[in-house]
Amino acid sequence: MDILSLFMVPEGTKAGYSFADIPIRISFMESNVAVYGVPLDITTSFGKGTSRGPEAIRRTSALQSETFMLDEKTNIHDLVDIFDLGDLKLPKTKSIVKMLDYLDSTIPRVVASLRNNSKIPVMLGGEHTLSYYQLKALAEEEPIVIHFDAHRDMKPNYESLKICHTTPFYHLLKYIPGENLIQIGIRQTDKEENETASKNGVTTFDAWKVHNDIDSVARYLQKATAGKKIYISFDIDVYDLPYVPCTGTPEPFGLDPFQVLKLIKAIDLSACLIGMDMVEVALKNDDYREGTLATQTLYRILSRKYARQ
Ligand SMILES: [Mn+2]
Repeated sequence: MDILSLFMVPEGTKAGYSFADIPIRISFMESNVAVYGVPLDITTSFGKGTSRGPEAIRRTSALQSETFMLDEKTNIHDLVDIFDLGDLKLPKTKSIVKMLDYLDSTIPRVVASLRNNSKIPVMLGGEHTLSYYQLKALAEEEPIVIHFDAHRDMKPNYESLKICHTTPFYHLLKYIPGENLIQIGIRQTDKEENETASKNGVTTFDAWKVHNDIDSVARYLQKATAGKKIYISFDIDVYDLPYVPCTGTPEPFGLDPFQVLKLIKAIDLSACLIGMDMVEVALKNDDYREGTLATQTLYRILSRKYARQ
């Protein structure tokens, strides 16, 4: 595989382990899910620490969490064949422009190669900026995009940057029709982002809607995804503030793990996952709460039938 040289093998990263580490490794060709990390933390404006997201996820998945899921009565490895490519090697530059140029030329190439080999790309962030590059590369497959987040991330630019952690979904509207975008758990947005969302026909279930009427959100999700290709962009800060002590921009009034689980399970089983990202996960002060929450969320998504088609 020509793309493998772009990555540092998982055992060589700070984590020292691969995602959902298993004693018997499968080969890249045998896998159907390809995990890769991008420890990017260059445009974040407030709290730092998301460059350690892949480390937090790999360490908790390898050392803390069982791969057996009690609620599913099954082991994640009996359902999906996961291969961990490792972390994308990033250029040693302080220039945001140079870094983003590198990502723009590299991530779409990685994604195209994975899709040509019938893999589901699962990106571990790193800041939300990264979703832009992966999702842009998957746009021609016309997925329904399910975006879990406290924030819309739909500003045209921010602090003179066009592509950064608060803007990916504004720029993705060039590639993904607004009618195919569903934002869930939103509780921070400005007036312009709100107008952009409604003008483009984006479906929004804000955090209050999820709290007050989760059943109707679940019904909508099932209908909207039946028989469709789907992409999931999961910002860990969709969870309520106490669950995410390390992420850069935590917000109150968030979702709890059971609510997220209900929505993950509401996605119709006839859907087909073509990619996902788990972003804005961070690690500070040896606090692995976020890492384990991200791991368990990934396991619950990847164990659904829509991740096996
Ligand atoms: Mn967010």
